[in-house]
Amino acid sequence: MLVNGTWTKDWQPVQKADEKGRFVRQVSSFRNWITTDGSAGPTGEGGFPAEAGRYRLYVAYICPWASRTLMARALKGLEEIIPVTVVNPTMTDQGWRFGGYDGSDEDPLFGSDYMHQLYARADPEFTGRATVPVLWDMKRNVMVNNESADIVRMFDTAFEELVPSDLRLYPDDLAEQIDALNPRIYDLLNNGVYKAGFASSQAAYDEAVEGVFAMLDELEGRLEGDYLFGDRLTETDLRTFVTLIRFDAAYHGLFKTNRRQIADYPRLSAYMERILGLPGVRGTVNMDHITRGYYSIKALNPTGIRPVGPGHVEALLRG
Ligand SMILES: N[C@@H](CCC(=O)N[C@@H](CS)C(=O)NCC(=O)O)C(=O)O
Repeated sequence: MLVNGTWTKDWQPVQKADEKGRFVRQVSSFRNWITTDGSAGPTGEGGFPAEAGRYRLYVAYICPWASRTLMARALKGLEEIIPVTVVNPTMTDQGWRFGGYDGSDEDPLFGSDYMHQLYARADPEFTGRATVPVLWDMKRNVMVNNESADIVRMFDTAFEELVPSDLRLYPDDLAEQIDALNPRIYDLLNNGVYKAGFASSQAAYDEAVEGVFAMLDELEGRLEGDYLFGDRLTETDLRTFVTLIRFDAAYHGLFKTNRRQIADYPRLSAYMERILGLPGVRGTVNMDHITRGYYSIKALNPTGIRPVGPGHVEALLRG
């Protein structure tokens, strides 16, 4: 991680653990918002008006949080006006690295070797982990935001005048319900699989796995329409999809969330396939990066050997 803008010691997957060995994820620290007119958003400072070609999104295809911003960008038709840079899927001793792998990019702005250099540029005193996604303002050369939940919401509304869209991922009339369901899905499922994978005690693992499957069972029971809130796709579906699509190929084996696979849940499987079929979504799922990336986490898989399958996921992605 970075300490006062300087990289300190080799990258470790466990960010922080509590006294019971539970994995704790770092809180994001750049929280400005792009808005239609540049006024300040719910957090941070103003001065980031929506403009075509001004902002760049840095992502890793392996990362579910980065992937939800990629999905929002695709579904809202923002691909032409918000360029993307993809890091190398293999985690290094200095965290995310640029280039050197099929489908990953060099840093086109500063030629950085590692993501942490971008953070040090944004804040020479930055202390913390250099995470993706990052939304960068190429005009002012500052980091706008590194919290995917915020980025998805600004993509939903800020560019409305430049690229009108009928899709609303966070509609006013569902806001309350979305805000109630999101944190539960985050805690038990999105971050729950990581809590299982990076648990440092049996009790922490057991607790996390219970949560993962309780949430999958709940979602399977809840899915009567096409999406979690009936016939309208919302940001909650994006948050759910990114975990489901990684589940059988990565979490089930590497993170030991192996009581069942998504393939064992008929409704969740159909739901995942339905979302995968939406315009632009398939292009946000790079299974080669996903499996390469997860199975390169040395603390969990010292040999770096990547398993072959699973066949049903490969078949699904072939379409
Ligand atoms: N709160 C962040 C979390 C992002 C996050 O944890 N990203 C992980 C990859 S999935 C990361 O970049 N980790 C790098 C590290 O831990 O050094 C968000 O939702 O945007």
